[in-house]
Amino acid sequence: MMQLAARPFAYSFELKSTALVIIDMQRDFIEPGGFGASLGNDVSLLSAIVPACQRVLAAWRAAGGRVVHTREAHLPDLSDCPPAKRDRGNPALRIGDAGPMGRILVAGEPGSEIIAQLQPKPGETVIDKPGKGAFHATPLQELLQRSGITHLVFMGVTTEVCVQTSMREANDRGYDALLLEDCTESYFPQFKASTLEMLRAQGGIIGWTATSAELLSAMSGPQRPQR
Ligand code: TIU
Repeated sequence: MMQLAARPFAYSFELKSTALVIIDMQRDFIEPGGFGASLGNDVSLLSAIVPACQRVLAAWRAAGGRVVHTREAHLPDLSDCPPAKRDRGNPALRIGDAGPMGRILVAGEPGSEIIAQLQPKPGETVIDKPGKGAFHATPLQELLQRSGITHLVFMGVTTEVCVQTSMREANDRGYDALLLEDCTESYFPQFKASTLEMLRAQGGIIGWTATSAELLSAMSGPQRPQR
């Protein structure tokens, strides 16, 4: 059992029953010319978290922990993209339109690829999701249950959209979920701050938050004997 300093209180987990879930660290959100930019956002804010994400991913892999990567990506025929999503936001380029990194938010296009610094390794799970939440219309729940996963440590973008939605879905499905504060980012710094607050308010109503340093320190410290 590992225990880390977290907010609103300590978070305990066992590596074998915990998955590191990396939400949508893909070019469409982090690089210019993708979906994030098409919505009018300054995407340069997001890349600041990449080094911390890399440190956590490296430590998690070295410890032998399970890793799940998600990508927000639609089928090429957009049959999984409801008009309510495609028409939203009055963007310069809509989902499915051809942009500088291929068709916006479409699976298999360059923009849907996970950024080079966080490329999945063979054996790691990669889930394409059509919605904000990682559980909606994906095999994630079945996969985690089959693997005996009860705890989820989240990183990724954006904090108040796909990360928060996924954490709320996880909470409703009974997972103990923790979000790494310096491994998540929003196009709106105030939304990130508010999201961290609301997730852990009311005694951790949705889950916990901690820094990557707090997680890495718990992972490198002496392990407690398992009960
Ligand atoms: N627009 C925005 O902030 N986010 C998304 O559309 N998707 C994710 O957060 N991945």
